[in-house]
Amino acid sequence: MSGSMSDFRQMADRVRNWGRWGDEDELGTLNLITPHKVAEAAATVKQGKVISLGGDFGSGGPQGAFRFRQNPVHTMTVDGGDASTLVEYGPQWLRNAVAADVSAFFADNPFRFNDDMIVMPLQAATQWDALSHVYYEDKLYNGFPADSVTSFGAFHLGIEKVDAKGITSRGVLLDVVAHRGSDVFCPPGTTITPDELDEIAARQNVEIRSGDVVVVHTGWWTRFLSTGEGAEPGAGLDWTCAAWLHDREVAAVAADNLMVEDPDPGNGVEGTFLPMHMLCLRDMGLMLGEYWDLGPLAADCAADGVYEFQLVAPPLKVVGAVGAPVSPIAIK
Ligand code: UVW
Repeated sequence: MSGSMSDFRQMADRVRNWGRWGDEDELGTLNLITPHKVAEAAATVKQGKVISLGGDFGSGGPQGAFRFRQNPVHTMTVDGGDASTLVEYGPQWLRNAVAADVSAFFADNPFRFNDDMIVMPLQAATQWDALSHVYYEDKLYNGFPADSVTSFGAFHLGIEKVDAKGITSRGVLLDVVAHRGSDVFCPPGTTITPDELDEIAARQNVEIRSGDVVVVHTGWWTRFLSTGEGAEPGAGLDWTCAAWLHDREVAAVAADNLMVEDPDPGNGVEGTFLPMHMLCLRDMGLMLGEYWDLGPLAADCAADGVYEFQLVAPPLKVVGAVGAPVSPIAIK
């Protein structure tokens, strides 16, 4: 739904949670995940099924179209080749060097190991946006100054701050693909409205409750797996869904697409980009999960008719980071 800056400001005033959990709060809507909520989430586990919602982190990931985000570069630092080639067949000086570098144990006893490292943007694949990821008018969530994110990292609202909450809660899948009867993919320009979210919940006979994490299946990741087109736009939530999430006291929202929200400027707010990011992260304090692999979960929910589950999705605790990889799981 297209809107003006004045519509946006009215919405921001309506959904802003600053001060709601205290002036020093850095958790935002994760505060809605109470101990009672964690127990409610655990009680949804009935069948002992575990479904992965995480995509692969590798050179074949969805990045590359934007030069500020690359796919992960994974490299081995110690491997079996070192052990057999260098240690067993190499010249004595090299065997000594490897033994000295890697471990004194390496040359003259059976113990061996492999090590590796990865260089990647923290937003490369399945991830959480921290509350410090997006801001406007020099303020982050809860009024923290934008310049508290420095080249040393985020002094406020870094991803490690969410450690206190896990993140685990009741997850609810809203399957837009099934609702629209599409094949696997909801194309760009077909924005997902608040009314459509209500229709989907009603069709699936599932209720959205305070503290839930809502997980939206648009089919983007499944399509990416078959085409390899990481920059292809797809449908996302209309920016007015921020009010829908606020009114239902949703703790966080995740989707299988690039940005959760609809990136089409024709459906956004005139004069800005990604208004839902601005409302959710900066005004509401509500984290966004992107690039989640929801195909297997959607298939499972369609098969058993159960759209609620225990979601376990703690981000990697990278100190001062504005986002982090996650390998979420749904347990039913
Ligand atoms: C930006 O908002 C810039 O990125 P993302 O969609 O990864 O959150």
